Amino acid sequence: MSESLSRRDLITSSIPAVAAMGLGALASGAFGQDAPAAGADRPKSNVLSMLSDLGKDGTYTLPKLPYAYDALEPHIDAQTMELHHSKHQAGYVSNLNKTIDTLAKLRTENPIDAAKLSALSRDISFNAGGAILHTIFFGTMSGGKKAEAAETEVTRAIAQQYGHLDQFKAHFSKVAGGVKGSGWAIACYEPLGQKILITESGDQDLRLIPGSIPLLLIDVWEHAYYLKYQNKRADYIQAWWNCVDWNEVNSLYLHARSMFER
Ligand code: MN3
Repeated sequence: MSESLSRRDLITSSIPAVAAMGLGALASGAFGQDAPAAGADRPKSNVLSMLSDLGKDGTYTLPKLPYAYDALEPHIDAQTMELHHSKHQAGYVSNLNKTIDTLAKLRTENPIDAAKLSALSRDISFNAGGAILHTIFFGTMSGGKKAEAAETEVTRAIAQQYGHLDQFKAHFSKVAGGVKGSGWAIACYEPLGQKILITESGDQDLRLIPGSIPLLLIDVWEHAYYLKYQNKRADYIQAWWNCVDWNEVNSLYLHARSMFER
């Protein structure tokens, strides 16, 4: 990122505002293809289109996959992909809309039931997390392409920070393998320090660094791999790398950087 990004401005303006931008920007469709981007000749991005579709028209809608359910075979099987997208992710999207409606009704009650409000607030986090993380997960994979894609800005940034892309991949795989129970490994762009950081989340309640933008993530809930890999999560993680489309990861990276450039 160029020095024209005023880190001082970011820091002195409003940290909470910056923090709120991360996933809020994704969900509001600010990640759409028309948003300002680094470089006028930015190629079409599946993941940015899907994120834009998720939040289009103010209601959350399940984004279509840009490839067939069997496109990731043999690494991820068609049945898993179909169930994962059309049932699991669809459920999170639908429940996100329902939770928002239920909260609106709850606000009309007097007094508001605090226990219900608390439970629904957790539901918002859970379902929005599911809707958004799955969109990035599906959108950063593709069939018929090699994982060893041409070098991109994001792979260069990773190599610079981690020494080598392979070291990043080993670190990321280890985090994914170590998630206890259900959850995600997430590599995100943190704009203040301009770093790519790897975190893990339990379930899909985000333990995301405030203001950071997820770039690459893997779902290690059993529904993501159990039909084909059963208890062999490490084999699934290794196979998943073959599906990662670095050009899509790069489009998120460029977009995340551009959001904080002046
Ligand atoms: Mn899942």
